[in-house]
Amino acid sequence: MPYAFIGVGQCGGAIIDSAFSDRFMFSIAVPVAINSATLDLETLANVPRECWIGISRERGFIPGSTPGFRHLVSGGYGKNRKLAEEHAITHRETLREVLLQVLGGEDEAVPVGVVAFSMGGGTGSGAGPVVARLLKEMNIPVVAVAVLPASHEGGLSAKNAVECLNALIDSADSVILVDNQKIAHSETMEALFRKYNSYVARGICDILAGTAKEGIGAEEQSYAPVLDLKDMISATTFSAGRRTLPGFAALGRASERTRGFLHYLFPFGGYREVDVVSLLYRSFMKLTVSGVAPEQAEKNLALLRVPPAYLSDTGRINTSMAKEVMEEHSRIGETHFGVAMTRRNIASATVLMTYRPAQIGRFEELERLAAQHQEVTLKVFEEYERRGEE
Ligand SMILES: Nc1nc2c(ncn2[C@@H]2O[C@H](COP(=O)(O)OP(=O)(O)OP(=O)(O)O)[C@@H](O)[C@H]2O)c(=O)[nH]1
Ligand SMILES: [Mg+2]
Repeated sequence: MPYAFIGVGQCGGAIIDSAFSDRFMFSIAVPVAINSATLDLETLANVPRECWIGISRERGFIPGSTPGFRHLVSGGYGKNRKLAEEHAITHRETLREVLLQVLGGEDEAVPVGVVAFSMGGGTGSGAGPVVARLLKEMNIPVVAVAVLPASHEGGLSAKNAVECLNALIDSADSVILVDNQKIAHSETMEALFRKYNSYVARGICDILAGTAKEGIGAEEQSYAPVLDLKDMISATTFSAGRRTLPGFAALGRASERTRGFLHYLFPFGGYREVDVVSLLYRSFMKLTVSGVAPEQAEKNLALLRVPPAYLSDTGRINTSMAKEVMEEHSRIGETHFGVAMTRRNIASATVLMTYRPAQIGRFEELERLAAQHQEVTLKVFEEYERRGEE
C-alpha cells in the first residue's frame, strides 16, 4: 500500500497540496486533508474532495463526500488548540473509520504516515498529534512535519506550540521541524508561505520517493547505496533504554540543473558533473530550523537524487566523499546515506539533521514567550533527561 501523507489544518493542508502538485506523488502516496473549515479545503488545488476529512462539531470526522459537508464543517477553531484536541479525542473512532476509508481499507498496511500541521494554530496543533497517535496505534510509523510559529506571532501561538510539542513526544516516531522564524524577517511573512511550503514539500517528496520501492529504480542501480524507510526512522529517532523518543530534524535541500545548453563542454552525454559536496553544504545553509548548527547534529540522513545516467558506471558520482561529509556532521558519526533516481534533469541533495530538544534554542524561546501568556512549561526537556537516564 502507498504511503499516507496527511495535512491537518490550514498550514498542513497547504504543505500536502504543494507536495501533490508533483503528479508522481500520487503513485507512491495518498493525500489526506483534514480540516474544520471547508473554506480552507476548497483552496486546495491538488487534493481531491474524496481525500478530504472534515471535523464537524456534532458529527466528528466526516468524509468529503458527506451531504451537507459545507454546513457541517465550518468555522475552524480560531487558535483554540484545547478545543480542537478535545473534539478530535472524543471522535477518535470516527477518525479511524474515515481514515481507513480514504486510505483504501484495512487489509494492507500503510508503510509510513507523514502528518503535517502547524503548531501555533488551533485545528492542526490540536488534532495533528491525535491523528499521529492514532496511526501509531495502528502500528504505522509516524513522521510529523510540524511548523513552529515565529516569535512575533506572540504568546498564544507560542503556548499552542509548547503544548503541541508536549503532545507529540508520545505520538510521533520522528519530527521534522519547519520553523517560521526562518521567514520572519519579511514584513509579510504570509507572502512567503507558498515558497516555503514548496521548499519543504520538495524535500519531503524526495525522501519519500527515495525510500519508496517504486521511486528508486533499484534495478538500474549498480553501485549506489539505497535508503529505506527504516533508515529514515532511525536517522530521526533516539533510543533511551527500551523506549524510543522522537528526534527533531531540520530539513535542508539544494539542487542544480544537470544539463547545460552547451552540451559539448560537459563530461558525458550532455550531463554536467555534479559536485555532490557543494550540494550538501548548500543544503546545510538552508536548514528549516533557526539557530541550529549543522555540525552539531546528533545524527543525519542525506539523499541524493540524480537522473539515471549518473547511476551508470561512466556517470558515477562521488558517493564516498559525500558520505564522509555527512559523517563529519554527526556528533556520533551516524549517517544514513543513499542515492535515488529522478526523471527530471535535476540533481538534488536533501538532508535531515537530527537534534535533541536541548539543542534547539527556538524551543526555549517559545517556552519563554508562552510563559508570558500563561503558565506552561515545555515537558520535552525533562522527558529527555529523565528517560535518557533510565
Ligand atoms: N510555513 C507555513 N506556516 C503557516 C502556513 N499557514 C499558516 N502557517 C502558520 O501556522 C500557524 C497558524 O496555523 P493554521 O495552520 O493557520 O491554523 P489551523 O490549524 O487551520 O487552526 P485554526 O486556528 O483552527 O484555524 C501560524 O503560526 C502561521 O504562521 C503555511 O502555509 N506555511
Ligand atoms: Mg484554520
